[in-house]
Amino acid sequence: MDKSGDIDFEEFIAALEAKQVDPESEDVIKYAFDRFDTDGSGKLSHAELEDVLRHMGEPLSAREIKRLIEIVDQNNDGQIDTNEFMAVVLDKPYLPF
Ligand SMILES: [Ca+2]
Ligand SMILES: [Ca+2]
Repeated sequence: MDKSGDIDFEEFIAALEAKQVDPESEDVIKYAFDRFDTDGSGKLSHAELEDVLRHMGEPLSAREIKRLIEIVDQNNDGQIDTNEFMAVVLDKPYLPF
């Protein structure tokens, strides 16, 4: 994180690429999750994921996002919660980052 106390997407990607499961990376990931969760529901919906991926320069089609959610979604509620997000980010075989 920079001095602004905020993170931008580049910092988030950098944290991902570092592949470090240290507490600092987890904080960054949780912070990013909160930021991606624009309606504050605690879960990332299809629309929120679409937004995130577009910001990251990885725009996916609605079908690809649906497929991505199916892969990541462990409890089959159709949304990505913090645990599911962490699992993917820390061990990210499916995301095109
Ligand atoms: Ca949400
Ligand atoms: Ca889920």
